[in-house]
Amino acid sequence: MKSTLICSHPFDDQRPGTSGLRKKVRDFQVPHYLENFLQAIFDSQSDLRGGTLVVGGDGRYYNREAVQVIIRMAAANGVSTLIIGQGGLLSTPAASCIIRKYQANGGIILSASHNPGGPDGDFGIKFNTANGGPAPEVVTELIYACTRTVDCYRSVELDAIDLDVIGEQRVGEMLVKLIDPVADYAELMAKLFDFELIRKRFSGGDFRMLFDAMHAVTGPYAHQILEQQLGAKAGTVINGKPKADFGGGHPDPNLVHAHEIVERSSGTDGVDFAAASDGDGDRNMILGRDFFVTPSDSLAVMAANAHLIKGYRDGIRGVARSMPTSQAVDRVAEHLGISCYETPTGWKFFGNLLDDGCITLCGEESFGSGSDHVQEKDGLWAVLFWLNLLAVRRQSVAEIVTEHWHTYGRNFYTRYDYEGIEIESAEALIAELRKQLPRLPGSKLGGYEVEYADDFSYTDPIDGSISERQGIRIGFKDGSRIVYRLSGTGTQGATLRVYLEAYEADPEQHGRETAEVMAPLVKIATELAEIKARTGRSDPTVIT
Ligand code: VG1
Ligand code: CO
Repeated sequence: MKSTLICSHPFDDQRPGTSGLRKKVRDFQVPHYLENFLQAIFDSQSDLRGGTLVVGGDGRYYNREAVQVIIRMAAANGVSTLIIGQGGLLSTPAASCIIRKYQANGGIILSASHNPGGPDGDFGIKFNTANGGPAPEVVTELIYACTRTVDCYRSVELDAIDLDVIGEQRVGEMLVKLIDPVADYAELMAKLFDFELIRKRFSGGDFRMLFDAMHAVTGPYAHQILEQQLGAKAGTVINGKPKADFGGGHPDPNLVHAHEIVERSSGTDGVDFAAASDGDGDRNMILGRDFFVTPSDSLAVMAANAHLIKGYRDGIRGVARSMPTSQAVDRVAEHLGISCYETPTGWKFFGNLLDDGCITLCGEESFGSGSDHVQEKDGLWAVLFWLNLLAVRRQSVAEIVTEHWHTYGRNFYTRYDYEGIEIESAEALIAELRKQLPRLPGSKLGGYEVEYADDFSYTDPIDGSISERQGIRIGFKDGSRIVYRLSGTGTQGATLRVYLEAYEADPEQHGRETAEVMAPLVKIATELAEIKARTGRSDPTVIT
């Protein structure tokens, strides 16, 4: 099979963001755009020549076409074995699991996660390294550097491969293995959780659950694990068939976009437990009857209860959270006498801590949690963790969380997103805040006294790499915080995220409404950053 060199020209907008390169589908369809980025991966990752590469995506529009391009280019770039999920599908955590299990040299995940799909939607491409995790910044910067000079790429001529038939075939010298996307992942989950106990909980008849796959990749995983293996009744998984346009929806598991399970878990007839995952299966939302568990609380509850779960019976070594995530887990870590690390936003920053055994659990406020079982956040894993916990403690979700608050206090939490604002105004807003930082400590904002104000900088404790300008933090004497940062996953304009946290030790106050508790901080945050004047928005697009 002959490899040909095709001429192109470098694109200057291929720097990966928080989680890979995300653009409009239309941008990826520009001739040579996808190919150039792929060539930059092959050029910068020399291990792939003669090595094993894993490929799969979340099933969104352009997934199948992109897999075919990868097959042709992998063959031309000397990849020895290409492992592909059947149908071109692999959830992000399953891809991580497979890279690790088969000791691949890396993986390419086709996804724009929770961003909408379809011809007018978004597409994305992430590269994961041999540890199964998202490429760290040194690697993404190297890939980016290559994209600035790539002016030709290698490919072979080949008819499209049938992605739906499991089995092996040769493409020139390269072995292509089409595998069941679910099996290896399901096997790993069965090792971590007490499937027998969960099965009993479901067969008892007094426990009902719903899982919303949001027409995205977790459908096949949830059908197999929850309904087939754990015996949840048929219909437990809703929107379980991956669709190229996610049914026209936003595959983002929050109270706004996963509203169906919010409704079906409310009232006396509501189910006991409900959960949802995102486009690529790495996020999760956890609900009890009439009860929403914030992702920050979910992480803290998991850390406090890990010893009750089969795979974590021996305890956890340490925990980590992204900087904007609430400090609820810090309190648990302190109680357990283990380390708690604060990292910049994005899973790649947990990689070294996980690899080095510093931490067992980690999470982000953006509906992401995970452990050292893979190197990605893992939506279904979190759901199974909660299911296992509910089966062990035989309490409701609300009881477990309120007891947790009783012990540790409650970190009220909310996030305001202002989407699609002008890039210049967003950058000016952050720049202006940065200027104000030196004068803030010691001053009073509303009734709150500022303890510290900085632009978060992180030094990786393992490799010493430094990541600066990771978000503006304003911490108050009473433990409350305001954090501002700009999203690194959007494809249109800028998204300003404002994260707010308030700590309340008094159990009498734990039942208050989040919106009411946060109102004074919201006022301070919006005024300090002059959000209305600078962005023209009086209200956020989404509140989570
Ligand atoms: C967002 C979240 C971040 C998460 C990232 C990828 O990034 O805030 O916590 O790691 O998405 O998640 P940003 O830069 O837009 O705030 V996913 O599920 O898109 O792979
Ligand atoms: Co995701």
